[in-house]
Formats: sequence, C-alpha cells, structure tokens
Amino acid sequence: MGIINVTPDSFSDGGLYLSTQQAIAHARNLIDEGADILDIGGESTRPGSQQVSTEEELKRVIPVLEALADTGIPISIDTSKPEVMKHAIAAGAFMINDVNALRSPGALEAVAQSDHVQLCLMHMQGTPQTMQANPQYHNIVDEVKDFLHQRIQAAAAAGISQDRLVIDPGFGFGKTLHHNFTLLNQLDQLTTLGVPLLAGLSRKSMLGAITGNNVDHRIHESIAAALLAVTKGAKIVRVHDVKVSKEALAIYNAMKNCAAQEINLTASNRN
Ligand code: 9MG
Repeated sequence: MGIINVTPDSFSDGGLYLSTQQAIAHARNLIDEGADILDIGGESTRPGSQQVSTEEELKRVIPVLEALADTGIPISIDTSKPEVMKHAIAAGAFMINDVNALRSPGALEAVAQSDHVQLCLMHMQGTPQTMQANPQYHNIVDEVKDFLHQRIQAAAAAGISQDRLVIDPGFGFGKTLHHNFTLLNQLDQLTTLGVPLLAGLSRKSMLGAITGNNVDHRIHESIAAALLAVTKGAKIVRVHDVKVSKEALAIYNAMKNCAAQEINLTASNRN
C-alpha cells in the first residue's frame, strides 16, 4: 500500500491546486513502482497535528480519487469522518482506512450502507492531538488485541461482514518506543483474530529513535520494519517507498515459495 498525502503546505503559493496535481503525479509514480493499493489522506494524523474540516478534507481527497479512477488501482481513503467516507465510497473507493477504527459517531453506519468496501480498523490510544503525551498499558499486546476484537464485533453488530475487514495495531499511535517494538515482536498474536493484518511503520519515529536518522533518511529502517512485519504475519504494508519495499519482499516471497516447494517435494517422495 503506497502512501499519498494531500496536505497542502500553507506557505506554498500553489495551495490546494498544486498539492492535488502533485498527489496525482506521485500516485502515478507509485503505481509504476508496483503499488497494489494507494492510500490517500487529506488530514495529517501525526502526533500533535491539527484537524481539518469535512469540506476541506473532501476538497483534498475526492479530486485525487477521481483522477486515479482510470488507473484501475484500488484506492483506499484514509479518513475518520463519516461524510468523507460516504463521498469516497460513492466516488469508487476500494477501502476506508480509519485510524479511529470507525468509532466516530455515524462512521459504522456510513460504511455499512455499502456491502463491498474494505475497512481498515486501526488501534489508537487517545487522539492524534494528545496520543503521545503519556501512553499507558498494562499489557500492550493484550490490550491492542482486545480493542481490535471489540471493533470487529462492533462492525459485525452493524451488519458488516468480517471478510470486509483488515486490522492494524497502529504503530506510533499512542505508544512509547517500548510499546511499539513489543507489538512488532508479537505481531503474530493478532493473526488469531482471523482478519488480515495491515502494518504501517514506514519512516516512523520509532525507527529514527533506533538509528538516529531523521524522517527523510529512514528508508533502510522502513524496509527492515516492513519485512519484519510481514514475517510476523502482516498481509499489507503501508509504505512511502514502494519499489524498494517490493524488492525486499520479493526476496522473502522467493524464500517462502522455495520452502513450500521443498515441503511438497518431500511429501511426494514419501508417497
Ligand atoms: C494514516 N496512517 C498513518 N499511519 C498509519 C498506520 O500505521 N496504519 C494505518 N492503517 N493508517 C495509518
């Protein structure tokens, strides 16, 4: 899953028009690099970020979604707002990626109206404005797992079938460095919920905290983290650097396929 942010820099003269054009061009590059899904977001969810209005978020994401319709690539819209969800679904979105796990009033109803759109339910303690102030858990893995289980049940109660769901532990969302790495190490425990797992670690500060690299120089750490997440059961990785991530994962897949063939060969030799 390639990441596309449409969050205009208020100091740039081009404003929204330029950001829209840049986002579309960037999306086309990520498709060329081999992205399987694109995730388009119009509101930053970084720690301390400010919220934008529904109207502003719609103005940012819908034109990009519409411009990419001819590519045939599945588009995910990163939003927690029910109105944005409804418009995105009407405009052909393949997935709604909600860092708030459909907890906003009206969100479950907004997505339940469609019977096919995929839904990513992410764990977050607090809100992006406050989440890194003092995150606390007794047992991070159990609490994240319980939360995701409850959200799967809430979706079921709203009439959403489980085959539409994807779950995500929400690395960096209300978690300390220790919480994040504990979660990564035990990510496989979430696979028992029976829903595909998405992991977003790309360029996050938990990686920079280990290597000392700033956000623009975390490509090696991001690839390592994506690969580790996949070895622990992630089925989708949300990344900025699509080409190199795919190359790293191609090596992992070659190893897995080869191992599977050897198992088949051994089994047929036995017969
Ligand atoms: C929008 N966004 C930022 N980080 C994310 C992550 O880790 N997972 C998901 N699903 N969305 C994210």
